[in-house]
Amino acid sequence: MNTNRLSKEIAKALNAQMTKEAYAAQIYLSYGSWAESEGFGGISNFLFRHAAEERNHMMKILEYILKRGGRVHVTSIPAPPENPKNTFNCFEKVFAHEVDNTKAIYAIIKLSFEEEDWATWNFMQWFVKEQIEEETMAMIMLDKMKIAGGEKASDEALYTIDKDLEHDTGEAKSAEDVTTEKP
Ligand code: OFO
Repeated sequence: MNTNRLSKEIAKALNAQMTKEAYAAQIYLSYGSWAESEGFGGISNFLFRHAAEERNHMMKILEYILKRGGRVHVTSIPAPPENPKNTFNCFEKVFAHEVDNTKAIYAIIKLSFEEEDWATWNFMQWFVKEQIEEETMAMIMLDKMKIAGGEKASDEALYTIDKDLEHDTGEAKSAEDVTTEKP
C-alpha cells in the first residue's frame, strides 16, 4: 500500500527547500566567520546563532517529508556567495537572502494551494511567520547600520553595534524555541 501523502511536485519542492535552508546556514556560517576575522565578535555571534536556526529549519522540513511518507534526498549544498565588503554590506546581503528565501517559500505555498494539499499548506505557514521575523531582523540591523553611517560608519559606532550583538539571541523570536530535537 502506498503511504506517500506527498505529490511528486510537492516532494521535489520540499526537498529543494530543505537544501535551501542548509544553504542559508552556510551563508550565515560564512558571513559569521568573515565578521569574526574582521574583529566583529558580536556580529559574528549573531550570525552564528542564525546559522543554527537555519539548520533547524532544514530539519523541520526533513522531518515533515518523512512524516508524510515522502522520500528525503540529501544533496550537496551550493557554496555561499563571496564575503561582504563591509558590515553594512553584510546585512544588505542577509536581507536580500531572506527575501529570496521568502519567495521560495511562497512558491511552495502556491503549489500546495493549487494541489489542495492542505497539510503542506498548513505546515508552510510556520515559515511565513518565520520569514516575517527574519526579514524584520535584517531590516532592524540595516537601520542600525544606516544610523551609524552606513558604509562610512565610524569605528566607534561599529564598536557599539558590535558590542550590543554580543549577547543578542536574534530577533527571530519564533525560531528560538525550535531545536533539532523539537523542530
Ligand atoms: Fe530559514 O529562514 Fe532564513 O533563510
